[in-house]
Amino acid sequence: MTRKIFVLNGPNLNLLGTREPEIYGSKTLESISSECRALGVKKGLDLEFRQSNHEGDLVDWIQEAIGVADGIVINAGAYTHTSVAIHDALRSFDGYKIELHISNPHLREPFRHVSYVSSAVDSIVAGLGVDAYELLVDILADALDGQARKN
Ligand code: CA2
Repeated sequence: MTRKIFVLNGPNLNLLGTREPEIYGSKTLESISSECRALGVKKGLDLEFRQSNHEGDLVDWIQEAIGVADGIVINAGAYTHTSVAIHDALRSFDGYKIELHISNPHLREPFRHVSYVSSAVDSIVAGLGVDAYELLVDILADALDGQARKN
């Protein structure tokens, strides 16, 4: 059985690999997506990567995931620290949810220390760099297997 996972990326993450490599690494979102999708195939996961600079798109995609996807990985970018709308949408999605950050926001400016996403997800990953996207493929596959065994 193949499981569907939405990997949702918020504002400015389309710039990955082009600027601020000391914080965000040198891989593009496109290359991260290709590598993760290939890994996912081996693990029975169908990963769908999306990116938008618009809050409403992220809300729409979370709603679209309801009844369609088994899990969501979300790097909401700066909306992490501001968006009640994304928080509310995530709470409506019953599948497995992971908040991902490339950097560790707690080591950065105080305005990044608050997350409206954290209290609406199952797990949080931060500060592991862009490799976190790939690491999560294995972790998600195991987490979803564990859920299936419980049900
Ligand atoms: O560490 C993360 O993944 C963040 O979600 C990234 C957001 C930031 O607002 C959060 O506090 C933490 C910013 C994404 C900006 O991405 C860029 C990538 C390359 C070059 C410039 C920006």
